[in-house]
Amino acid sequence: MTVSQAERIARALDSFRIELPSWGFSNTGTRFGKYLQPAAALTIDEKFSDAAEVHQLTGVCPTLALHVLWDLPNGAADVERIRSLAARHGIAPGSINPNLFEDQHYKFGSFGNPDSSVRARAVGHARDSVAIARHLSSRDIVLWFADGSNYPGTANIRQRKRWFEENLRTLHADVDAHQRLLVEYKPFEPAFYHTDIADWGMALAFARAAGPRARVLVDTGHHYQSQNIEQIVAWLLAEGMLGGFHFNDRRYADDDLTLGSIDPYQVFRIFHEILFFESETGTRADIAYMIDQSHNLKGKIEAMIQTVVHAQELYARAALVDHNVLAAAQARCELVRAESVLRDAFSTDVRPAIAEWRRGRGLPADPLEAFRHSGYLERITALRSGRTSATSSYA
Ligand code: LRH
Ligand code: MN
Repeated sequence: MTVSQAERIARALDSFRIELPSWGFSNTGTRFGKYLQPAAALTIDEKFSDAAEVHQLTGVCPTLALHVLWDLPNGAADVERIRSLAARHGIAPGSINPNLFEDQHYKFGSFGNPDSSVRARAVGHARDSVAIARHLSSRDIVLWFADGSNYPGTANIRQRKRWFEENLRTLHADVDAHQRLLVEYKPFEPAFYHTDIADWGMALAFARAAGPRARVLVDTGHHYQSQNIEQIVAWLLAEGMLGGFHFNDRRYADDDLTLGSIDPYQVFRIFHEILFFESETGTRADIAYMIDQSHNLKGKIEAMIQTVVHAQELYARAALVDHNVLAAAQARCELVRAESVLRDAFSTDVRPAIAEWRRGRGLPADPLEAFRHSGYLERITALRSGRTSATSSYA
């Protein structure tokens, strides 16, 4: 590892921040059930506490994504409580996620529901979420819609598209100059015939239709098997419409497994496209890096620390790509040289340099080991055991 490589890694890590999902600390499962963990967070206080533990050990997770129904069940009335928890735990409220899928009214959709009173209800909840974000000084409102249909002929796809554009424009009118709407796409689940925002192109069209404060959010688990995700990222960067990521990994569908656990080279290629764009344009891409995972079997805090550490490693490796050498090889169609520039960076063991970077900032060289010796898990297990956890809702 040359000095300049260590410096490049340090510079990259100094600016890399990743947001934790509150729901990653609570009991989650699949349609086949939930395996409850005694130390799982049930209350928003516990979710902030666990996030603070991860931030204290890694130094790079200063914000917590909140899901409105799960974390602010009383809506705006919970804002003061969240603010005091954020102050107490030293973790700022992050992106705000309206919930437009659990309420029984949304059986046939929310923004795309044929029933105008249900559409109004959905827009109302989304507008409340924008207001909550303002009160919490949160910048991003993440819009994921479960809307779609299960059988051919049962939905007017073009009519629903018009309702979405109308409602997104209405919502965008509430968004102030400091806020953004991040439109998240997903090809299927829970709808299994059509999904109203099924891919990046539809999300891009809707973000543009909504207004200038809207961008596209890429959830890495929301792609068909053979889709080239980093090409989508490159396109959205070139269009100036990439707002953020929900990182996780998958073997089959939206498995929400831990980042890089199945295909670390995929995450590296995504980070590479971003850093290549930034060095080429001399600009910093305005991207919210966030985690969206459900830790159904792994210890939740351990899995979260593992995810952050792995994200740092893959980001640091991508920072080792020499863009000038790469650009020259690309221009001369020197395929093997160009590919090797990426492979060499990906194959570099950056862990000693990252451990050094952590030591230099008073952080434990190995956050996972530090967590295992911190006694935090034992403390919360003793505190939280013996409680019954709701097995109904997702998180
Ligand atoms: C949908 C999704 C969305 C969240 C939910 C927890 O699959 O990715 O981002 O609201 O997971
Ligand atoms: Mn997501």
